[in-house]
Amino acid sequence: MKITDAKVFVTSPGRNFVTLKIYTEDGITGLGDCTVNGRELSVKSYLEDHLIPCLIGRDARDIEDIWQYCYRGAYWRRGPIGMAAIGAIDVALWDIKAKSLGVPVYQLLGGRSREGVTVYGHASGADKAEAMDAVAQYKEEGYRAIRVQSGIPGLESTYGVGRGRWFYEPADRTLPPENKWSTRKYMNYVPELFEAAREVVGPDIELLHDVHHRLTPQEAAEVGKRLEPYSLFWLEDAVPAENQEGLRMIRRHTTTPLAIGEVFNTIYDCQTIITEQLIDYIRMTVSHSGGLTHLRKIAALAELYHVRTGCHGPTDISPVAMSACLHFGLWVPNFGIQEFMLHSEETNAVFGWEYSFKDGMVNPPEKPGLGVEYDEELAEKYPYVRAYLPVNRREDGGMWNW
Ligand code: EZ4
Ligand code: CO
Repeated sequence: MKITDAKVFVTSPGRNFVTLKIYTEDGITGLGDCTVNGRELSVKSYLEDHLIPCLIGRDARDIEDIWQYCYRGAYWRRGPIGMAAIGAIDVALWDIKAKSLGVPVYQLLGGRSREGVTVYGHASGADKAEAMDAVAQYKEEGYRAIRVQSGIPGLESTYGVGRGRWFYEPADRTLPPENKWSTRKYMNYVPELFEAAREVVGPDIELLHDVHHRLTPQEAAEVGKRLEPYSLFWLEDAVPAENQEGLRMIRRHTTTPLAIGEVFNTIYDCQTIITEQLIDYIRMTVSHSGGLTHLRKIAALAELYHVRTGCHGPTDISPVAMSACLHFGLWVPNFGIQEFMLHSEETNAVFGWEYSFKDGMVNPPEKPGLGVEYDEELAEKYPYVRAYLPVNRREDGGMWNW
């Protein structure tokens, strides 16, 4: 089953997406997502200028060999752009193989391990009252787990506060917007936010929170301790994790579960924090971590150390990668939870797919392959628009992590 062609599509139905389509000699095609929010065209170039010429003529069934060729065969390897490109190729090949065998992708991974993929929704608000309204609404929708983010008193803007109730996308079609950050104001506020949230949801619904890389290990240890009474499912990205050893300090001081890894792209980025049991959930996702072939190795390593999966799943994960995450989540033995955000109507029209939502669980389309169709004609109506994620400064103007 020779690969005859591969095309990269960039479209912006509400937000930008980069999609790879691989064509084979017998007419079966496969899709992969390689959207890197704010850096879309770099992935397109990496694929078109460097990887696609090496794919033509190869047997699409040789998924592992093609993965190794792209990864090991590159002298300059790892990094978010290259690994997203490899991930898209890999997922498209799993899609092709599953379609050729007439089964959904999860059947190739090892079959179903659970009834559905438990997801968490995103409740946010400009202030505590608004955030609590959103929490109540997610509870009513049947979500079993809810992430809570809120504006911080005294700060004009912060990470994670959506424009509408169901939709959050931080990239902006201008030059990078600037946010302001105060660790003091954040730390004064976050315990009362979760005291309120726990009251709204009661004891059985899981609560999650994303610090979005803004604390030092010492500060994160203090926040983790102060949140212990509200029994979070996880505290996410408490520190930037270029320094994996930094997690040791947090771990020594708090039992609040820790999740990290949405910006990681290879198994080496999480090796120390997994093998030293410094985290509870690994956030790496299919499209940013070398596809299903690499992510299942990461999950297998994590399983040895009591670490469970918690794949990143914001709107920058297109329905192609979200579907891949759902197939993965249906199978993976050490599943933890799946992040889930609703895409806009325009996005869902371009990426035709039908997933089901019931009792806080999502199931992928029960069709051969990933079960997603890309409407090329419709996509052309939404041309790419340059967009940037925000940057972040401390109150004195010094640059900080966004
Ligand atoms: O900021 O995907 O947990 N989710 C997140 C996301 C990220 C965006 C960046 O493109 O942290 O909202
Ligand atoms: Co996050």
